[in-house]
Amino acid sequence: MTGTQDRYISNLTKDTYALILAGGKGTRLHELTNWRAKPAVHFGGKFRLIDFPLSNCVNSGIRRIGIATQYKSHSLIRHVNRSWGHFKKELGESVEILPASQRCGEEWYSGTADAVFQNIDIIRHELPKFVMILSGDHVYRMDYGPLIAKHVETGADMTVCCVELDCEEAASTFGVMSVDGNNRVNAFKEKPAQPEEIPGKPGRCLASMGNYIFNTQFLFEQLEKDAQNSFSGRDFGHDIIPALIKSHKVFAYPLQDLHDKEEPYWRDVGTLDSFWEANMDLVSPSPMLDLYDANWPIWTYQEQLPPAKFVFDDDDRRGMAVDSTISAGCIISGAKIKHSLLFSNVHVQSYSSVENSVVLPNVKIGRSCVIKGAIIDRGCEIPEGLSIGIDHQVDKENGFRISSKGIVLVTRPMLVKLQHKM
Ligand code: ADQ
Ligand code: ADP
Repeated sequence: MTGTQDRYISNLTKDTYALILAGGKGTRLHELTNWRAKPAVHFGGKFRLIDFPLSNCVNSGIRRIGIATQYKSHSLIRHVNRSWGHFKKELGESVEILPASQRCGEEWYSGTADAVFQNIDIIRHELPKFVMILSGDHVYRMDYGPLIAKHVETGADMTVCCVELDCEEAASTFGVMSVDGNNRVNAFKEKPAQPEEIPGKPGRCLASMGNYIFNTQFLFEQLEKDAQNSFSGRDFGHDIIPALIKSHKVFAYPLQDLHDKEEPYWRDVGTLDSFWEANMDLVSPSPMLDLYDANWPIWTYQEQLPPAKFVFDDDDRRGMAVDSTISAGCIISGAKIKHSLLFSNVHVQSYSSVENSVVLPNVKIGRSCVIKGAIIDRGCEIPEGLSIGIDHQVDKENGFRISSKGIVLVTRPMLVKLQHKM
């Protein structure tokens, strides 16, 4: 890219305000989102999902960011304040939390479009040329600069980011669009049971990533119009986009890999199985998602922790991990960890083994436990001798959740209940 192009794009990103939608429920993650919003769900050893859109903004040069929160927002707000609170208003940077607070009438945010509508005055105050609406709960790396440049170049009123998926994966889950030869959207259906295939690519469709860019004034006009419509569900996917494609220029922008790999990485870790799979992918020798790329760092709150430690126990049993990712603050004492991802501060005691599992921060695994194919939620204390993921009938009796692909989810309240039964 030339210096002039660079400057052109950096002027566009400077003129953009990003609003990250982080208020949704994430019901398909079951107990993992009982007490935290989906964007606050832990990911990849030390991150939370919201770190991905936030890092993409910062790495792309977008430094004015709002985060609309609603559902179970305590740990999300705590995390954002700790990790992103250093932005300096004097330098034109800000990361601001915008909780649902009945600013326009008596309703909480009733849908994604309403979450933006209720913050129009805050965005207006920033005087951006463009507003970027981002989903707060997807894992991907994306340079938003070329997207905004394309939005300007095509003269679009709105641009929707999209990704190519298998129809089966997208069915009833994502918004699906079809486009003409110039990527102008000519049809859009929110979560269709039978997605429209891409011509010439059987079984594949163009799914919306839930990320949109608008010219500011145009966005405000559309939201104000939508707010007058008592039949609207106040949602971008259901209401705004299908109405706009008929009368305005809506373009699709396909996600591109930062290093021009053929298939860009994008995951909606919306189910326990996809959450487990995306985390486990990071353990593989060459993960599809490169978290080690210093040119596109994923920023997060860095707790001050000592390094991970592997020790012989009193009986001279070796504490070891193979084919695994182990985060700071972990202590593996006389236990075996195989093909697993351990977040920060996980302690595993003698005679225990952990295999094919994702263990969230601050978990203590007592002596002689056997854990296989599991997700262990933050702060769990697994009592001595407990087996998880060995016999699903026993797991069910113990009150654990089994996913459709057989991954066992264990949370603190489940363990408290189990202890009362014992
Ligand atoms: P969904 O993911 O089903 O579909 P939704 O549940 O509305 O859409 O969530 C989108 C984002 O908005 C999430 O980050 C969520 O946390 C947030 N959100 C939801 N309700 C909110 C509210 N009331 N207040 C604040 N934030 C809220 C959307 C699109 C599809 C697209 C998928 C991609 O509608 O077309 O394919 O995203 O995942
Ligand atoms: P995270 O792992 O996202 O940091 P926390 O463990 O801090 O999540 O929980 C998020 C919020 O939910 C906190 O306000 C916490 O006090 C509350 N919380 C978590 N588990 C329970 C529970 N079982 N009962 C009541 N409140 C809970």
